[in-house]
Amino acid sequence: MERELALEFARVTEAAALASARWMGRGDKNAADDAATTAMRAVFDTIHMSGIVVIGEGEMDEAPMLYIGEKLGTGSPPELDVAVDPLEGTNIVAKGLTGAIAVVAVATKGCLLHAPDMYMDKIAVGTKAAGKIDIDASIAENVKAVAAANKKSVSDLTIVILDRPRHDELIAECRKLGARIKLISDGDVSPAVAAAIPGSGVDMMMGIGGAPEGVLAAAALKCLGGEMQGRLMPENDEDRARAAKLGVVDINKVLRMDDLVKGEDVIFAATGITDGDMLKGVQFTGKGATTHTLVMRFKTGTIRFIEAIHRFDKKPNYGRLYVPETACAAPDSE
Ligand code: VTB
Repeated sequence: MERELALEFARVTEAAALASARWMGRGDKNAADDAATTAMRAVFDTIHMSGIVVIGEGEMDEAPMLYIGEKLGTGSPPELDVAVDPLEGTNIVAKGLTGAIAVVAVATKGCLLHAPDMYMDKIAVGTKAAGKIDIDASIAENVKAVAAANKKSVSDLTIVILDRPRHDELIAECRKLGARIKLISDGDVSPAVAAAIPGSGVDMMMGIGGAPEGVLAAAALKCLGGEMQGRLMPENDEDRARAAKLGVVDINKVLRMDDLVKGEDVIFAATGITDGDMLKGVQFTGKGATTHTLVMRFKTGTIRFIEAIHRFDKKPNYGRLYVPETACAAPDSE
């Protein structure tokens, strides 16, 4: 992939974030998701590439856009696998909480795991603890290994866990060990990536969340030199059939970095929608908006945080197209 594509993918997540941020706190998660998806889809088609959605908004018959198998881009080379989550954290935006992002991961064709839409057990850590975790080991062993690698005591650690009854035991065990815990209502991609961002305050993300989200986070962790391990958690025969259809042979297999994201050519981009551990959310300034985006390429290891100022007088689509009807009259001066 040409390096210029990194900026193109940043534009894709910026557009999705700008669109869905209009829906913050409006209690309508589907509208927020539609806005993000529509905006993201529109920008993808301006990019010179031949992409195929491997992780998207659903199967072809359940999603009008960015469905699995959909072609993206102008159709010229390179041929790429595309994983998208135009709005990671629909409930977060609907309620105006923290940590929603718009996110994409792109790799050479055949390099991203075609993760079925089901649960995945995950552990994500940063660079120092990469190589030191083992999803088959006990919670205590993993927590202690991460503390040792990060040269901290367990009581200094911050572990992010989705606040769900299925994690009661995990939470109790981490508390018993003395670790600090940050329970989140939704959105486990952002804290998984944050574990590998110095200064984010996150040491580790653990627990069961979405498998597609696991692949997105793994792409970021690959660029950052962190690590994720996962295991699919089918709940019923339907899940098992869905996995088999996508070519998953051994559903119990531990998924390591090379299973989740292969190859040397990987680009990850995410833009904050609401404020989070690593990215600021969209702020509307009256005449435009500001966005905060993380964009990275594995090949060069460059990590860029891009603060962008968008002028709606020059880019009217960003300002108006995705605005909820009752949201805002245009400022007088426009
Ligand atoms: C998970 C998590 C996501 O939704 O998919 C979660 O990975 C759904 O879990 O980040 P529940 O079924 O327990 O609600 C997110 O939190 C947001 O899409």
